[in-house]
Amino acid sequence: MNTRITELLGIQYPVIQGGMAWVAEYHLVAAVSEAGGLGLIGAGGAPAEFVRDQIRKVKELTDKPFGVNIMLLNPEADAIAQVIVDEGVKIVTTGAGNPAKYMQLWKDAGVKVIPVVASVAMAKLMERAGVDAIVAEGTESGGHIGSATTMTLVPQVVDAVNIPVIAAGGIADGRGFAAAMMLGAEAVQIGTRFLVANECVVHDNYKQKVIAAKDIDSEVTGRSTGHPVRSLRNKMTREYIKLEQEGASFEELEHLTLGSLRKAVVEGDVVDGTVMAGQIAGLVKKEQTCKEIITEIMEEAEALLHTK
Ligand code: TUI
Repeated sequence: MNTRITELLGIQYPVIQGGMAWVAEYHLVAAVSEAGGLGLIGAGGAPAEFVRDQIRKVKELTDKPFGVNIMLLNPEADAIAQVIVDEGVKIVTTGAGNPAKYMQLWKDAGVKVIPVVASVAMAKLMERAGVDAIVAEGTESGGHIGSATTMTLVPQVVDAVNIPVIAAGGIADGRGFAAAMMLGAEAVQIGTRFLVANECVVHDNYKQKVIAAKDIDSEVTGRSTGHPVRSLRNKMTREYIKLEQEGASFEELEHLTLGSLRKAVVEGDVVDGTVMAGQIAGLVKKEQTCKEIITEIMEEAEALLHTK
C-alpha cells in the first residue's frame, strides 16, 4: 500500500511505531523497521548521549529507515535535536510541545519533521512552520494526551492541512487501520500493540497487564495539573485521582509519579508504577513478533479496503 507517507519516509507499509519513552529502544525500533514499518526511538526523558548510543545500535541492526521521537519537555531536548543531525538521522517526530525552534536546524540537515499534535490549531501552525507531515493523536492514546478523539480529530486535521496526516490513538488492528484511511489518514501510528511485541524489552509484568486489560481499564491522571496522562488503572492511579479530588498540590502529585514509568517498564512494578497504555489495550491479546503484528494488520486492512 503506497501513500504520501510511504513515499516520504521510504518505508514499505504505512505503519509507524509510537516513540514510547523507556519502551521504544533499539531492539523494538530495529524490528519494526526491518518488518517494513517505521521504528522510532523514544527519547522520552533520556540524556542526549543515551539517545546517540541508541541511534548507533539501531544502525548496527538495520539499514532500513528509522527515526527518533523527541519529547519536548525533556530538559536535554536541545542537545538531542543536535544529536539527531550529528548522527545523520533522517526522520524526527516530536511530542508534548512545539518544535518550531528546531525547524531550521533540521531542515538544513535534510531531516523529515513530523510533530505529534492533538488539535487542528497546532496542525495548522506546524504546517506553516514547514513540517513534512503531522501525527494527529487522539485521546484514546496512552501517555500524555489531548482531549479530542481520533474519530473527530483526524478528519478535521485532514481538512485543515495539505501535508499528509498520520492517525494515532486507538488503532491496533486492520479494522482500526482501515478506519483511519477512511478518515483521510495516509498512515497510522501504533503504540499499545507494540508494547507486547516479542522484541519489546518492557518488563513481562507490564506486558501481562496490557494483555489482561479490558476496554475500560485505563485511567487519566493529571487532568488537574494540565498534563493528562493515560495509563492502566492500578494502586498509583487510584491514589493519584483521590489526591486530585482532594485538591492536592502539583508537588504532591509529582511526587507520586516521579520515576514511575521507569519503575513499571524496567522493574515491572505495575502496582505503584505508571503503566502507560491506550484505550485499545483491551484488543491486544497476545505477544507476537513485530513482523507478525505488521503483516497481520496489513492483510486485514487490505482485505477491508480492497487494495489487494
Ligand atoms: O507526547 C506524547 N505522549 C507522551 S510523552 C510522554 S513522557 C511524559 N511523561 C509524563 C508526563 C508527561 C510526559 C508520554 N506520552 N504524545 C504526543 C502528544 N503531544 N500528545 C499531545 C501533544 C501535544 C501537546 C501540546 C503537542 C503539542 C502541544 O503543544 C503545546 C504548545 O506548545 O502549544
